[in-house]
Amino acid sequence: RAQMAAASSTWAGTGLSQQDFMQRDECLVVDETDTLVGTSNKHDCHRFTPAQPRGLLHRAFSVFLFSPDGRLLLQQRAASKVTFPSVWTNTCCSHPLAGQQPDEVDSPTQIADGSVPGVKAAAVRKLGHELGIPAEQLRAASFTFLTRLHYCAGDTHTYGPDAEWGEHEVDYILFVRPPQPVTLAPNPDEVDDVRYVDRAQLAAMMDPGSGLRWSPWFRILAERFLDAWWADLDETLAGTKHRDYGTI
Ligand code: DMA
Ligand code: MN
Repeated sequence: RAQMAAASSTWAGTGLSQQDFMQRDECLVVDETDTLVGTSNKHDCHRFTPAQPRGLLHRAFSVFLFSPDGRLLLQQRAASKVTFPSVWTNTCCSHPLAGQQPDEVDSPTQIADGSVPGVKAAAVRKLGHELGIPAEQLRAASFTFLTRLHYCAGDTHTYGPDAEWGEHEVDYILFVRPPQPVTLAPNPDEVDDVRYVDRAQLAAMMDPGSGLRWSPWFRILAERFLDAWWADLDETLAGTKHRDYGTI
């Protein structure tokens, strides 16, 4: 374990631990209409305390990356993640941050027209950091922004009924299907496992009998929306179906 941590401490050239990211990542704090009201570090945003029992509502994204033949790439989060360790989930999740180059803060106009270049730039950054996918294989413009989900979930499985960590987010859903299979080099500080699945394989994995655990946001998306989005994958990616920038 110690050896692995040492070996991975410079992974992707960052040399940063989960604790470092908690302090350094400056998340975008928003209100229920997804209007930017300030910034706060990742630690404070995800801390559930009596004074802020639902943390701080902030902007996030969830990438669903598909293979050329339409299978979805899943990841199992690393056991060392502070929030929701070891659960299975969609390809990659994180937050657009303040102070990044290129800029990850989208304007109200860029949200209203659905272009969201800031969220897409953040997605390219984290697909590199978590999964080792080279940026050259991911054109930011090829991501399709579908809609936003507002949810809140304490990590009660890891931390008990009064969990001191959790998520409270406006989550931007991004779909992408790169034309060629992507190169994967998962970062062990972030990811324990990866797997491409078709719809039947995902259904089998999500069956309670599988014994696998899932992130709360992926559960919501899989139970309410994913089937329709995936069934119409060509149109979903083309933006001719299931796009809704107005509703959160
Ligand atoms: C946060 O994901 C975003 C969502 C949608 C849960 P994360 O905990 O994987 O973020 P990070 O990789 O930045 O720790
Ligand atoms: Mn978050």
